[in-house]
Amino acid sequence: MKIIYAIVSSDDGNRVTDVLNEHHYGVTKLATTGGFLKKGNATLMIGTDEERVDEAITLIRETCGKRQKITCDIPSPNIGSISAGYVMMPVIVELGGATIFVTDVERYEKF
Ligand code: 2BA
Repeated sequence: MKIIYAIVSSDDGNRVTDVLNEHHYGVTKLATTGGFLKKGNATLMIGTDEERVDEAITLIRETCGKRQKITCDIPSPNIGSISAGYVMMPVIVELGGATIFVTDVERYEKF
């Protein structure tokens, strides 16, 4: 048996948990914080048979893989004393991604 630890963005945590549950994986979702950015993220603990590890990682990649989104909410700067107002400028931001560790489970019991 293996344990997969998958650290994903908080936004992706619920969606990927649902997808994994639909494929009959047991998942525990922990609310965690990245040590560098000190921002909330989600860590999924997934215990599964070795043969199912690759499928789980594929599902996580399909649901949480890095993707780009165009957003339009950066205001333009002031020009001299005249405010240029808020001009919607499209900006591409990167979302998602996952950091995954797979470890052996020495002993597994369920009561
Ligand atoms: P990622 O490398 O994609 O890491 C995303 C989150 O995954 C991390 O959040 C952390 O919670 C977890 N993580 C990544 N590698 C890990 C590991 N080896 N062991 C345990 N947990 C791990 P943050 O720590 O807040 O980092 C957010 C992003 O900041 C990272 O994205 C990376 O792009 C950057 N980063 C992290 N540490 C850095 C450093 N020392 N110098 C420069 N950039 C760093």
